[in-house]
Order: sequence, then structure tokens, then C-alpha cells
Amino acid sequence: MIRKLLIANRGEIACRIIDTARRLGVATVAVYSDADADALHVQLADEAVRLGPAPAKDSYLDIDKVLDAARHTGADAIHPGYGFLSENAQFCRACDSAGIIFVGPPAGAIDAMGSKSAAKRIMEEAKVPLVPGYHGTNQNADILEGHANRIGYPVLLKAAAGGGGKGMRRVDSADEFHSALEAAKREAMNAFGDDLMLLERYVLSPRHVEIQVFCDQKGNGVYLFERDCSVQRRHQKVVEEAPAPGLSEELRARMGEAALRAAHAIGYVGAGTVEFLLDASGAFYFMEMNTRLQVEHPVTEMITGQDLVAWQLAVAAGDPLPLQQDDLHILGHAFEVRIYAEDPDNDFLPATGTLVRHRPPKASESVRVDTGVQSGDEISVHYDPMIAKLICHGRTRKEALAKLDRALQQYQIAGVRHNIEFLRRVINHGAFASGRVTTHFIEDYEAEILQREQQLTPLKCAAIAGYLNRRERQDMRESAPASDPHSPGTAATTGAPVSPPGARTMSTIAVSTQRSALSPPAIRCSGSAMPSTATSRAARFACWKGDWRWWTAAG
Ligand code: MV4
Repeated sequence: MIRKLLIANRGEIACRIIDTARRLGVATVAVYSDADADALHVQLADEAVRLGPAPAKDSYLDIDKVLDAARHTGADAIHPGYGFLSENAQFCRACDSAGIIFVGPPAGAIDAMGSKSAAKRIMEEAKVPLVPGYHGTNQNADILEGHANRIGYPVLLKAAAGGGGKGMRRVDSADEFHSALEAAKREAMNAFGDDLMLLERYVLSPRHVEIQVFCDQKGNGVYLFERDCSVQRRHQKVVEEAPAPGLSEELRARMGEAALRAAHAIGYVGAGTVEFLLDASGAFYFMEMNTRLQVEHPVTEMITGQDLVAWQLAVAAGDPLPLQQDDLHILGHAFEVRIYAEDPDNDFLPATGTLVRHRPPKASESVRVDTGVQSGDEISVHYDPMIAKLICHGRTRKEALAKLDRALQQYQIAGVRHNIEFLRRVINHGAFASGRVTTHFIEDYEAEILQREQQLTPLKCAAIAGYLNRRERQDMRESAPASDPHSPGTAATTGAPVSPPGARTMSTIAVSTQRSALSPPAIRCSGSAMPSTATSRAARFACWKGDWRWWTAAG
């Protein structure tokens, strides 16, 4: 039994882990950097320990500081979340040495997946299907070219030390081979300090289908079905869903069993994900195994009704798996989208600044929002700019998709650029709606999906109005005499009365989308008072530009 859990992470995943720990009666310890002193995960935990300055290497990635925090608070286990130290075998060993449970696989399983070539040899042995290719140690350029000619073009050169798409190069013909090999090796050496290359036949228009597996310490394992994460942009996942559209029961079972062979082959324990490429003919090939809980695990939770963090804590404590394979069933369909502070109109440049307003749609049985930020928080340059994950469930794919679009329409964010309109264009695209998803989806439909947002949408109007109303109330409070909190007072900026003498309520500002080249959008006020001149001016300017960036500049 784990009594006190330290969460060596931040943001939404730290909050999500704390939620489950609390539900199970496990005490929680948050850790934080100076940038996160007021962060939600710190507020939610029972205790919190400062690690150091904002840069991750001085805080969330500092093994000694994290272990000191665990010792100091008497935590008996550490959950690493994803990213940071989650796939660091050295950290895993350091936990073992300190007598602290690492909520994750044994260090040896992390190491086994460190080199793609070594991993492939293990998978070959375990009869897990591989893309036809070469993953040997002989790196002589002519030998490698011989293998490329045998495999057939196009081939893909991959750095054995790479991952997540780094250090890959497509080669279309023999005469390009030598120059491509040299370039790929140079890139790999720079990025990973290791230029061992492997070769694979290039799979055309594949899908990314990954299997969630779970193993306990007794050697039992189950799979919790698949997630389709084909819709990606530069190897960043954009939408994830479960189950994969169009996957037959028979293929699902074969992929699940192959994934379990992969897990058993490396002595896996805990939550893991085996990534496969699935080609148009239904053949699937092992890509890599992620030895952590993944960002997109909530779609699996939605379709299975299971809490994967609860499973992780059970297995880490030495308990058997909560369910057996025959007890697991797929219920309906779920989608996840990642809501980012980034600018789709400017090459998805990460956005920073104050998240003036963050109001997600209301959570329900079928709408889940995993987030670690609140209105007023800073989105800084130090960490991943993900604002939230929005997860929607439906009885069918169509129903889940409709709920997702509805929830995206309701989502209000102000102060930083975000990708909500981009996500709506992705999920409403005909090819996506009909389940025709491949890893080339975004490139294939770039022209339609990346179109600039010019319209003042109802969503933006609601966000603008919400902000203006809050600002107006604040103006009123600040200008009210301290002795009478209910006095309507005057607007601080203009000195003009904001409501008639005696009125206890202020006006409510509404912003409408109606706009033409000559007339600014309508700003309507219910109630008897007008907003202050400054608020009104800011609103008109914001609406005119149709863009929060401009509002922020004006305000
Ligand atoms: C491939 C491939 C086609 N053929 N391997 C990219 C990241 C890494 N996990 C594997 N990747 C790919 N490997 C062969 N033999 C195409 C990709 C690929 C991809 C894979 C999954 C999700 C998105 C992708 C986007 C571009 C390329």
C-alpha cells in the first residue's frame, strides 16, 4: 500500500494524478519550480516542496532535488507523470536505491527501449511484426546501400538513438542513398551523439495505432485496446481517439496480443504503450514502446471505464491487475484534443503571456477537461504550452465528435493565442469525420485546415464579453468607497457613474458578431448603465480587430 505519493511533474498530469490519489486516500506531495509557486498542482496537493528555479534542469529534471523532496516529506512512492524523468532509467534506479517506489517499469525495461536497433532485435525474437528492413551493427555505407536495394525504395533511414520522428530521412532511389546516409548520420550525431542507423521500407500513408498494455509484478498482462493517433503535425499529436476507426475485432486482438508479447519480452511492469504503424492493407509493424503513462491515456479510460492511474498505483504496490482480459470491453467512442497556447497563423509558434481568461466547458459524464492552469496564470517559455486536454465520449464516433465540436465551441480562452479554431477545422473536415485518418492528414488538407481565422466568432464574442464584464466589475469594486461594498460608485478611469445612484447591479455587456467594414461590432448592455468609456473603447478595438492579441495590446 502506498501511503504518500510524490508527483514529480507539473501541470495537468500532476493535477490528474493528485485527483486519483486523493480518491484512493493516498496523501500527495507536489513539487514545483519558482515559476509554479502558485500553480494549480501545488494548490491541490496536501504538501508542496520547492525544487528550484524555473528552468526544468534546475527543478523538475533534477534527480537529487526530487529525491530529497521525497525523503524530506516521507513519501514512499514517486509518480513521474510523462516527460521530465518518466523514462529516465537512472532516476528509476536512484528511486530503488533510496527505497522509494518508482511508479513505472523496472529500469531494465526502459533501457531495452533506448536503442531502436536493440529493441528491434528483442521484438524479432518475440515474434512481434517489424517493417522489413535492416537493424544490424554493420554500418558500412555500401553494405547499407545493398540492404536498401534489397528492401526496395522508398526506404527510411532512422537513427537508432532517435525517437518521435527525429533523425529520420526518406530515400527514394539508389542514387540518393549515399548523400542521404551522410546527412542522416551527421544529424543523428549532432542530436544524439550516436549515428548508428537502421533501415526500413517506407510505409506509405500509414496510421499510428498504439496499444495500451498493463502488466503486474507477477508477470500477468492485459491490453486495454488501441488509440488511433494518426492526426499529428510535425510529430506532435493533435487528435487522439479510441477505438481506432474501422479496426476489426480480429485485428484488434492480434495487435493486442503482439503488444503483450512486446511487453513480456522486456519484463515490463505497469502502464506501457506499444506503437504500431498500420498500413492500408491491414498489416501492422512495431515502431517503439513508450514506458510511461501517455498524454492521451484519458481516451482509453473513457472507453473502458477504468482509472489507469489507480491501476498504476495498485501494480506499483505489488497488487495483481484489477481486471483480466475477459473483463475488459470497449464502451462507445472517445476523442481527445490538445488545447495549446500557440499561433496556428504563425507556424504554431508557442504563445506566452497571461491567460486572462480560461473557462472550459462544463465537465460531465461525457465531457472531461484535464488542465493545470486557471485564469490569471502565466503561460511561460519554460514548459510545454499545453493549456488543457479536452476529452469527449459518445455512444458512437459520430456522437462523440458532435460533443467534441460543441465543447470546443463553448471553450473560452483569452489573453493568449490558441489552437481551438484550428482543432475545429481538423475535426470537422470531411475526411476526418468519415474516419479516413492517416499520418499525412494535416499535410494533405493543409490548405483547408490552416486557413487564417478572420471572422469574429460567437466564441470570441463570448470571451470578449466575459472579460469586459469582469473588468467592469473590478472597476466598480475599486471605485467603491470601502465603507459601502454595494455602492455603484464611479468608474476609476473616467470618473463617470457606472450605474444610476441607488442601483446595486451593474450592466451586463454582450458583444455580437455583427460587423461590417464600416461599423464595429455591436456592444449591447442590459441594465440601465453603460460600461465605462475605457472598457467600451477597449471592447470596440478588440472586436474591430477580431483578435485577442489586439485586445491585450489595447488593454
Ligand atoms: C515510419 C513511417 C513510414 N515508414 N516508418 C515517425 C515517428 C516514429 N515514431 C516513426 N515514424 C514514422 N515511421 C516507416 N518504415 C512514417 C512515420 C511517420 C509517422 C509515424 C507515426 C505518426 C506520425 C508520423 C508522421 C510522419 C511519419
